Amino acid sequence: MFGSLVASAKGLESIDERMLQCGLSRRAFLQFCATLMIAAPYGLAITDKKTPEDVAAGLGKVIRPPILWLSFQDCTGCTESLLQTSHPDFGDLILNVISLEYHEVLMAGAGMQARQVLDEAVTKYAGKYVLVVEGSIPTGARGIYMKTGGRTAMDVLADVGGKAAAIIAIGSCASWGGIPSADPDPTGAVGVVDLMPEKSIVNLPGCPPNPYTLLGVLLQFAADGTLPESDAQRRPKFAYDRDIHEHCPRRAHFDAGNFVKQFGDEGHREGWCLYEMGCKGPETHAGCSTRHFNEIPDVWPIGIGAPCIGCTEKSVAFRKPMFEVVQLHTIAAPPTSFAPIPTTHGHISPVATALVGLAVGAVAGGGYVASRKYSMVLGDESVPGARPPGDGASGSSRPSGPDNDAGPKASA
Ligand code: FSX
Ligand code: SF4
Ligand code: F3S
Repeated sequence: MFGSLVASAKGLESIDERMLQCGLSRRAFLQFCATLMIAAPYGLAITDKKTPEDVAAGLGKVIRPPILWLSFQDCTGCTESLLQTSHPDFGDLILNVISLEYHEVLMAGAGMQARQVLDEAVTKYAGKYVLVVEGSIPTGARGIYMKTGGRTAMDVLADVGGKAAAIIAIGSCASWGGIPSADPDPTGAVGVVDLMPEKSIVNLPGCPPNPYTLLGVLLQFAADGTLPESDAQRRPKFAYDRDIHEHCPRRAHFDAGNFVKQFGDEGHREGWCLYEMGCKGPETHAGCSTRHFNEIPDVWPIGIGAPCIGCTEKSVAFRKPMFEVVQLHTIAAPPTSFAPIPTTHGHISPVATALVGLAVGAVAGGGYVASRKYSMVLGDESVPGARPPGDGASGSSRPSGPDNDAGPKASA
């Protein structure tokens, strides 16, 4: 067990011991555990408990995992999302739950002093630490586009990653290149898994990802030495098995045919569906629709009126034009039993809702029919955005037709 392995390493204490030492309040820790339970309601042994008190009791015994954090080509958004949790003392709390041995952005030291700290930590915890990588790694021109302490990012990763017990690639950049890898990709940016596919690596894509996903993975590894079950892209299922569109609070408006046509229009102000503004929710797997950021309700892209750009999908964000309308892979026509949607223009009857929904389906035309075929392929587990074998349908296209240009749908 990882916990017992590091327990023998001098200087590492349990989370409970650390709490006591730092005078951190039990109440804050319980709140942290409750948030973790909400962020990871299943699929993690550490949150598979009835109450936050049970989670706290289990977590308290866990030896604080030594973490080394490397930053490559990134915007530091992943670090920010970890620190900007809504509670003023949550950043502190998180940093006391884990044992952050090295983090260039947060540490006071610089230059050779920082390099010394890194080398010492790598030696002291060799084979026991978890490496968190933020940002993509430039591989063009033999990696010359980024150097720290006289070494290229490729060399630093090979050294520090090679001695890690496990690696967590946080953010889309570290997972598969992210923004730096967008066309024309001048630096040859890649993700960690491209350079060391044989290592135990968990990808946590998102720009940035939810910080509690990171904490959940780290703490499970510290508790029993295992990593959560992952999908084909090495994303933990507990956080990435949801389809944004299926769990979106604006889904009723999609089904009713209430679409924002322009930022700032009446539909936008009313919180209508952002599909026609290029929302990639229908082909994006992430937990943001139900697990918002910074513990503040509605703090996530769609919640603040911005279309999802598909930042957790390798084939979507920074690959597809932001405002291009996606193909629908799910059945869009609503059942007739949906409750009426209140609008400023009155009410939409369930029958009208169904008709409008069908009209929307018709507007999507060939793309929609193809997408229905896609979703009907038995056992087809391929990534949204990819095409099933033998499907010759064309790529994403903005639906055209008279209905697409109509204003907000009114009542029947
Ligand atoms: Fe930024 Fe992280 Fe995006 Fe990348 O997040 S939030 S550009 S995923 O590496 O800092
Ligand atoms: Fe939500 Fe986007 Fe789906 Fe509309 S298209 S329901 S905004 S995920
Ligand atoms: Fe990213 Fe879309 Fe969520 S842009 S943060 S996956 S809503």
